[in-house]
Amino acid sequence: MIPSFTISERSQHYLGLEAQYGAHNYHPLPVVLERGEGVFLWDVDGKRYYDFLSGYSAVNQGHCHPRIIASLIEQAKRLTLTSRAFYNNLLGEYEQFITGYFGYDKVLPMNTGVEAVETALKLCRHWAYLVKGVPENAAKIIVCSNNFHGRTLNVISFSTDPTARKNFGPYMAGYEVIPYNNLTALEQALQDKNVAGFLVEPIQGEAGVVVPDEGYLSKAYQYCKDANVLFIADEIQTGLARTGKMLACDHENVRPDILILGKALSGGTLPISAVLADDEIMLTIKPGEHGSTYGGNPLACKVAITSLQVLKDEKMAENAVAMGQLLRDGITAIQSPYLSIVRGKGLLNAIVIKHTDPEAAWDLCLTLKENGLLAKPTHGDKIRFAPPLTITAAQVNDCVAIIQKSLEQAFS
Ligand code: IF1
Repeated sequence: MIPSFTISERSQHYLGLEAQYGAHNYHPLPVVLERGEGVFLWDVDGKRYYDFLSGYSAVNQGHCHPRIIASLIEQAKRLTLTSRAFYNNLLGEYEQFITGYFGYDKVLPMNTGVEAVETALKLCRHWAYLVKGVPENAAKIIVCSNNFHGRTLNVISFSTDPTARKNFGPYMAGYEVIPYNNLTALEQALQDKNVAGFLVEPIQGEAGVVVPDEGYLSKAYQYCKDANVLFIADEIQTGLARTGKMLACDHENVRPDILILGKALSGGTLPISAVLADDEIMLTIKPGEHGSTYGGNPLACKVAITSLQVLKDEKMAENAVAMGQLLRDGITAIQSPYLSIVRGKGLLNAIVIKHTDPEAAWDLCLTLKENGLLAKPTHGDKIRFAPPLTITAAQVNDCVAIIQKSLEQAFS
């Protein structure tokens, strides 16, 4: 049973406004935040919390990172948007920076993650017809069950989550769903000569931080190479140092044919996403065939350069390895009968709750909140633990103590 807690009058005011005037497309934890700095968030009553969600890995660099905010403010005073009808003095520099950073010929800048996923899928289809020679409108793209790639009608067309799909039909054709982490299924699907691409999350985030077997990504990449199929990595959540390498694909030395980035590309300040590929793929799209009002805007370019620079300067991938191990070891040492699994890579982790009450994970999150740590369940019994990559050992140990105390309180 969770300890009884009250929602302050001030918080209740904000919850009421959202209930009255906002779409009800979320069910947030009942906490109203008004300030963030590093690994910490403060609510409207001044209570401090550890952020163990990091904006779903958009705040890898920590809330309001001073260098990122300084870039944002400096550029915001100069020029924020030109549209792509004209050139500007930052887009080319950003394109040179990010393609050099990840080792690709070119980048196509977008805004949200799903826009980048849609862009990658359009590039893959264009490549299929113009380079591979797949008959027009016959291209197929393989995806995995329990995927999460965004919420547009095309992307939910290949979701296997009924909540994401139901009553949004009719659905886009041209996708084949295979089980994740199953090379036999991939090998089978690749027999079809009209397959153009394989879209995969190196670790499935929304599914509850599902880490595939060692070798899955590298073998899947090789199978795609052998079948002349593009390996498309959605690193929107796993990328940018979150799993202990700059990209989750780096753990297996896989270089995706199309790399999709988002979220922490802006350090949590504004929507910035990107698709990287080499010329054979990227140059299949001609002027007028794809675009976006804000894609590649100078404000985003400036912020993205700083956000990427900070990851390297502050060795955030290395810290994610060390702090992730400390966190998993600390949670495992709790030996709670309600903790069935602790899993993850770097600082992308999740626990799976073992309890008869279907609301157990939610109740634990409410108790964690009372004890100063914010996390949220995903798919019922899993809770994602993904703090900013700037977290220190002392803070990890503090959070493990909060998790232990909360498990005892919530389920005693
Ligand atoms: C929500 C989930 C996480 C993503 C991957 C593309 C996108 C996402 C691997 C689309 C976005 C966000 C969306 C947000 C919650 C969060 C989420 F729970 F939805 F699934 F992180 F796991 N590829 N994930 O994780 O990027 O268009 O949102 O910028 O929709 O509730 P976006």
